[in-house]
Order: sequence, then structure tokens, then C-alpha cells
Amino acid sequence: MDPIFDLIKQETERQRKQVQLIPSENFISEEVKSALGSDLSNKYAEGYPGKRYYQGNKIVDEIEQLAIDRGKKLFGVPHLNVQPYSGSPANMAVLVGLLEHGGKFYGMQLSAGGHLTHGHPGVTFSGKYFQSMQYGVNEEGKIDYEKMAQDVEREKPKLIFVGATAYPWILEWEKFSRMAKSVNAWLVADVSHIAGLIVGGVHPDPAPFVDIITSTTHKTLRGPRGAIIGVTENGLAKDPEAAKKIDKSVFPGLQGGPHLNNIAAMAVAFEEASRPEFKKYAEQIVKNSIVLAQTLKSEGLKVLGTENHLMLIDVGEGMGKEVAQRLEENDIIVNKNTIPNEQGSPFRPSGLRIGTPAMTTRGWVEKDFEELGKRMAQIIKK
Ligand code: DSN
Repeated sequence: MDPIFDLIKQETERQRKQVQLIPSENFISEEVKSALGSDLSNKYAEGYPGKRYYQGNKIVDEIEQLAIDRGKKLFGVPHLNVQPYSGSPANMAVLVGLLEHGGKFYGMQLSAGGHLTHGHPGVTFSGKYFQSMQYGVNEEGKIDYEKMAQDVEREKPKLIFVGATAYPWILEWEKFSRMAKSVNAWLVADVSHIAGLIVGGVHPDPAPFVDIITSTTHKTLRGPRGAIIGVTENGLAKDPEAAKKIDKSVFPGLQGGPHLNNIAAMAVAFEEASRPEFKKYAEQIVKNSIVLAQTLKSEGLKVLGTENHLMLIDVGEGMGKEVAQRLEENDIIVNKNTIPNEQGSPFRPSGLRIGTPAMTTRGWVEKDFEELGKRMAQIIKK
């Protein structure tokens, strides 16, 4: 037998045996897995349903249309593209589709909890081929909405990205909307981390306030690796061509054939996320997160958060890597992370990023996280 299958088996066992606390990871259902491993992977279908460049697409047209229809309903948007291969290509498609080369836009700093594609300077397409301005967080690790509004007023960016990978607080969409409207900028919500919380009703919904929504589908949403781009009613009112611009930017602008097995798996995940039990799941993620943060704090650790699925722990300057390794030796998987006003570096940061979505999928509740918090604190303080 090909040794790859033994390695896959070992990885499955590792995932089951250890405590998985990386906030961007989750466990997909057997149904999502079955769609991912299907014969849809064999098919090419450049284009969109009803307008393809290959023959033999009657069935996959129905599949993609079903994913689009389910996703539109779930995210409350009139237009949805389900073809982006993942979050970074989705964000690239938005920037390329809506801005001129070199256009000015505003995004959250990586070290404050933002994402590389939100304008990180020097090394990313978003920082190299566009004029990116970056906003950070205040002493408490929170967005300073007033300062940000003043900066937006002064700099007049053409687009504002809101969304984060390590921000444990609620995002106040209405405030961002006022800023964007004041300078007629596109407002883009990248909800990759919190999509499952939004559709589960435990984080405010950006759809009534923003123009565009991007999201990966594999984090709290619990679907396959992949991403979506939604255009809201506001987006279409701002520019009736917005949907066309986004679609053209994804294909043929940046991508080739869509990964239809992924798209079918997304359709399955969207249906799962629309069930009442998913709402309970989302509620439990946040309850678990709050209990874990409280336990770690009561054990004397410096915890930032939380109002959502994740928190940051300050473990001392440059100590994130070492402490994350020590936790791994004890079968607890987290990731080292920068903290607001970081004194270390992204490779030797001072924090840990911890989240509850994966273990909540496995059925963990408050008492499990309380017990875990006490165990983690002992290991971290060692
Ligand atoms: N890599 C993702 C995360 O872990 O949050 C962001 O793209």
C-alpha cells in the first residue's frame, strides 16, 4: 500500500488524540468529506453555471447553483461567488476587481490581529501592488473607532477591509459603515474567522452594513477549505456592476477551473449551517471560549478576550514558540501569535492564540474547558 495512506491514518489519529485549539481549524462532517472526495474532482468547468467553456456541465451547473443559492440565503446577500480557492485568493479578487492598480485601501495590521491580505506591507500582493494603509488597536487591544474615522476622513481610502484572524472582540459594523460612507469607500467584511458565529446568530451580521463579504468556509463555518465572495444590497446600490466585476475578477481574472468537489462540499456545509443545531453549536463555541478565558485569567495568566471563539494569552516577550511547543508535548495544540503592541517578532512572538470551535464540534462543554484551562495554566506557568 502507498505509504501516504498510512500517513493520513496517523494524522487522523493525531487529530483525534490531541486537544485541538487552533481557532481557524475545525472537524468537517462525514457528508462534507464525502463530497470532497467525490468524482467532481475530475471535472473542468471554467465559467459560471449556464455559461461554461467545456461540455458535460449540466450536472455540475446544478451543483454550483445549489451552493450559490444556499450560500446567498445563509449570508443574506443577493449575489455570491463560490469559486475562490481560499481566503487569500478571495481577498485578492476583491482588490483586483474593485480597485485600480495602486489604489489606496485601509486594513488592519497583522500584528494587531489582521490578515496578510489586508495590506501587509512589502511581502504580500496586497501591500506591494496597492497603496495600503494600516490601522492597529489601542492599549486594550481594541479598535479605536474614533481615531480610525479621523484617519479615513484624512486619507480617503477607496476601500476598507474589516476582519481579523486574532481579534477577540465584536466588530461594530455600523461604525465601519459610517466611516466608509463618509468617503464613499467600498466596505469589505472578511468574516473568515467568525462566519459560523454570524450565521449561528452569536455575532452581529455585517450584511446590512457592508458592500462585500468575503469568507473562508472551513473555520467556524465547518465546511471544506475554500472561500466565498458575497455582494450585498448596499454593494449593488453603490455600483450595479459590482457583482459582474467580482465574478470577472475571480474568473478569468485570477483563477482557472473551479474546484467542483469543494463547491459541492460547501453546499453540504451551508445546509448543515442552516440547521437549528448549528445555532446551538455557535452558542456553545462562545460559552466555551468565555469559560476558558475566565479560567486562564483566574489562574493568573494575562488573557486578552473574549467575546467570540478565540483569545490571546501574553506568555512573555518572545516566549510564544517555546510555550506552544511545551503544550504540544502535553497533547494540546495551539499556535504562537503576535499580541497587540508586540515586542517580539512574528516568528518569535509573545503570545498564544487559542480557540474553541474544533473541540466544541467534538462535544466539549463548559466543564471540559474549565478543566482544560487549569491544566493549560499549569503547563504554561512551568
Ligand atoms: N491561517 C488563517 C488563520 O489561522 O487564522 C488565516 O488565514
